Amino acid sequence: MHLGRHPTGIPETIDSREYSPAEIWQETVEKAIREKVDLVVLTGDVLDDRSSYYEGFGDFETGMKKLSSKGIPLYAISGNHDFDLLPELVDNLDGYGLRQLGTGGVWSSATLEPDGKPVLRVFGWSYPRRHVKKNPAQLLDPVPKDDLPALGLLHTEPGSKNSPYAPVDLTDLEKTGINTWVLGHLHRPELRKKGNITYLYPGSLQPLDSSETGVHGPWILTLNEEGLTGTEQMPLSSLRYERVTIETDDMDDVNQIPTRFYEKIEALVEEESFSGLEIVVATIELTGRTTIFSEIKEELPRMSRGLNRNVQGTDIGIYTILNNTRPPINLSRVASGQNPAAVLAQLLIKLESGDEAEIPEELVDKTQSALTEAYFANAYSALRAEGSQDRPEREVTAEVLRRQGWRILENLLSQQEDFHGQK
Ligand SMILES: [Mn+2]
Repeated sequence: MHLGRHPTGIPETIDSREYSPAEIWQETVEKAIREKVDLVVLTGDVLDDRSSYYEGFGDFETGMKKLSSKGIPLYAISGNHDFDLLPELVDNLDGYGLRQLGTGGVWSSATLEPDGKPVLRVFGWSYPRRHVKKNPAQLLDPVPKDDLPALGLLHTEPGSKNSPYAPVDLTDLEKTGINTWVLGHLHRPELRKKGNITYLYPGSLQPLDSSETGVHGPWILTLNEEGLTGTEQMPLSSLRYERVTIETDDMDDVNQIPTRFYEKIEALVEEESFSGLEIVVATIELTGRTTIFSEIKEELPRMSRGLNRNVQGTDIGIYTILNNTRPPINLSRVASGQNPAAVLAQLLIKLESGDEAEIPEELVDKTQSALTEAYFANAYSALRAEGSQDRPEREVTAEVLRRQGWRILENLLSQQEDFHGQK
């Protein structure tokens, strides 16, 4: 959750503290109460460090007390950031139903009994220190199947054996006998199911930097005697980071870039199914080969200022503009050399002329037999039966050659341009 941290990349005119995770924590608490959940779990890095402890404590306490007044308990594990702070937080909020699992790096469990009747067993493991190279899943004795469903809480970096953040992989989780996992450490939400195992990285309540794109917010899990039956994200975050790609191939005026950008942003704001979104911070990537290549380069330093705006009540801010455009290809100029690109350009000129007689017979024959072979391959028999794939004709062959030719030429020239530092 990183209470006390502020998101980065927010336009200078806006106070980034307005978008701190604390605000979303309060909304999460309200939501949990409205939805009458039986338990709230936090999977580590609730706090960042000592300074965020002082800044975030008040907000955390307010939410905690509200949950407590409604009889909703809160189970937490520590992560690499708050390995030493969570125990302190638990001590300071003694009596409010906040419970740490796996303190000191020793697995522990708690049984949830909302109305005096046991319904769920929760297992958790907490960081004993900032860096842990050991695989914590291997420290847990396999959990025997009993009449209650089990939920595991772990703060872990997935799939990288040498990580100092308690790395585990799916097989390790499978061996524990616990089928449902809520994990911490990754800020981008991720839900995965494989076989009997479901694991969820709920992600940060509020995104904190431009890499944490997409919708953020708390999740509600539904479990019955059999196990997990539902997962739903509550899109409460007021801030959203997005990466917007703009193709410039067909542009002849640099002013078309803002227009294209706002078409895309409007579509994104409209698709948002709730009203909580207040600001979108975009990373724009300009791509393609374009005749306005030089104008874009010239305008770039001024461009982002003109793009900060408000769309249907949502502020739009620009984090950065990545210019990956390239100059257009002048076929006859490229064709005038002796290198592979020139030979290919000469062929493309012939292909583009549409005059079949100009294309070398041998090349067409070779291409056509390769295409025919692919067409009759067993893998595509279903498509053939459906009639959805035509047997390659001579015109189709020419078109395939043309398309592939451009693709290869594009690659050859990009390598040359990179080599000459023209990017
Ligand atoms: Mn972490």
